[in-house]
Amino acid sequence: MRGLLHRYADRLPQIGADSKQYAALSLGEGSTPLIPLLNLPQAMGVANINLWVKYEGLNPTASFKDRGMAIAVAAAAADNISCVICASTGNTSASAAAYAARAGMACLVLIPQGKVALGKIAQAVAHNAVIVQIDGNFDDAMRAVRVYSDSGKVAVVNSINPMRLQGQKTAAFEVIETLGSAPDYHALPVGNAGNITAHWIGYSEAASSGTAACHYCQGNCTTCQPIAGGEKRPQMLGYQAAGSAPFVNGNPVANPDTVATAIRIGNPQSYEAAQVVLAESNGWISAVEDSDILQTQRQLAALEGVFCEPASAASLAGVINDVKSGRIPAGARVVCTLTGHGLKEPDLFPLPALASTAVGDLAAVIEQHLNNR
Ligand code: AN7
Repeated sequence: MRGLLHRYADRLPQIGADSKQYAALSLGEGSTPLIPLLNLPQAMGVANINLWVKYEGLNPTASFKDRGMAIAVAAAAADNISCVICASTGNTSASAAAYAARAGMACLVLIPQGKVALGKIAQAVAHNAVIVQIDGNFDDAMRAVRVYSDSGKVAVVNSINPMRLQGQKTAAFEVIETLGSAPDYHALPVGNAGNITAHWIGYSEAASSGTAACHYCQGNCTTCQPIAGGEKRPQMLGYQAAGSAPFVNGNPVANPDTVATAIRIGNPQSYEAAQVVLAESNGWISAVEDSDILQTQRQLAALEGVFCEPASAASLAGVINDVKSGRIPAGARVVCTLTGHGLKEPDLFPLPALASTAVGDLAAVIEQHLNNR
């Protein structure tokens, strides 16, 4: 198994005296597929661009958070810290709980009451986290947790911890490795804006080093040659849910509301950093309606076999809007990050009413289906 500290030791901060020692805490994060879309672009009216999805739902705890958590928890272990804490809309808590369990640490998570997807809570419970449900939203929880960021006793593993962004920047390395160069646009859902910032760090490092050598092989395998990287960096695009869009409003949102609970965040922790990303990359952040988010999630699952959670679909939904409006030009190469897995929230896909069929009638059902196609 090769996690991020194995593959990218030379491009990540050194952890303790010997990063390799802490690489053992990996759960195999990263190396997620970059899937070219085959059917959805035509069906949703954007066949004039080249579209890939980076399926971060295939990380160990089924979200991109694992990239950052692997490094943040390893760094905490090297500092002899025995407890990690975080505020979370769900995925951070699931990831922190898993990596803390692996490292033999305690994990304390603060979650907003009633607004976290069931699967994410199940993960925190399974990994034995101490769960504190607060009568407030993510921003309230974050304010409470921030107090401990310099305590030295516990490690705050939200994305205000710089190790988180260091781990998450590796997704940009992988995109370059797979495509052979940076795409024209890279789109992500935005909550705290940690991930869009991390990707920009990754693309920028790859560009300034002039290469993005293949680190699956440490540069010495026979099938995988180092590839020329990026003089080029992508334009970074962020998408927020319309009811939770502080970047679009230009102000914090006091009561953020969206079906995409993962990005129900009104006071982004990386607000200033993201402004720099937008300015340097000539990018933008726009809003998408909940109805577009849900429709895109369903279409992606039904037409491509790729199941992501609602927040993740915001990147693709936003890109579709911007291609249709002409803001993203025809012929563009666009990567959308799908940040988390659809199985986190199975209640969005309840079993429809089914008529029971006698086993003997199966042939008739198949026949009818084939006729209907
Ligand atoms: C699926 O778990 O903030 O813009 O506490 O779970 O880096 O915040 C989750 C964020 C996008 C937004 N998609 O990323 C948390 C949390 C999914 C997410 C985001 C989150 P950032």
